[in-house]
Amino acid sequence: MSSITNLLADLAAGKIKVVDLTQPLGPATPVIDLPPIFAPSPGLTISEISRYDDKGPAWYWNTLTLGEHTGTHFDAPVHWVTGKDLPNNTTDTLDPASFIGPACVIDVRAEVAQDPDFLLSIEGVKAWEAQHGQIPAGAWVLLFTGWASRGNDKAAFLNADAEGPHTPGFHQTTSEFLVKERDVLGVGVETIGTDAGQAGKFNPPFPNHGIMHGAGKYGLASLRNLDQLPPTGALLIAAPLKIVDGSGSPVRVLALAPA
Ligand code: 23J
Ligand code: MN
Repeated sequence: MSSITNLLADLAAGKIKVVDLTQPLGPATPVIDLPPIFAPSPGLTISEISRYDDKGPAWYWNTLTLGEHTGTHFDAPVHWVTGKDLPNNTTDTLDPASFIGPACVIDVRAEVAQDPDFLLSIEGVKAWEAQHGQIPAGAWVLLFTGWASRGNDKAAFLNADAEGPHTPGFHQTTSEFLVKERDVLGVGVETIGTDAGQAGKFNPPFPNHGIMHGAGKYGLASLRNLDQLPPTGALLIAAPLKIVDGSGSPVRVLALAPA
């Protein structure tokens, strides 16, 4: 039997589970709150085209208006100025083979419970690797912060005060390590963006975006259900919409994991 035949048999037998890592996408879905000097990204608005009525007697459909980076979404390399001149850096030109890859899930819930501004260090990655093995090239590194448990409370999810948002992320040296030493596919987070909440004040600002996308790596934001994944051994499917010249897109992120 081919591995695909085996996979399908295991799925049918319930030996492999499909985990949905996606937030519901609706008008209440939180979007990033950038400083007011920058243009805001709109959340989602839905307007009805027809619903079995005069406008369409047998059909229901809607018009969506939304930013590319709304809800559970994919960041393509062109999203950041550091990645703007890379080949095949837009949602319509990315290699589709890269939409499927292994996931390494780094549990930092305890650290984040102590400090919402927690930044994962290289030492933190190496401590995880000592337990679970080295992060393979082409892997998604998922930062399991527990932040998704705040998902139904917008204020708690954004966690902003006068200093701006307080949400966890990666130390700049860690983003560099993951790119240069581990050649990851990208990083995924439960928070609103792949940079920490305070990262707009870092030098350079938003270093994870700059480093990842400058190296052709991807981002996933606003993930859920990471508690249902093993630290290693899950396969992630994250295929952005094929938006022409798109910088990213809402995405349905699925993981296959041993049941
Ligand atoms: C633009 C500027 C800063 C950030 C972001 C976008 C995102 O998080 C995003 O959705 O890519 S931090
Ligand atoms: Mn984004």
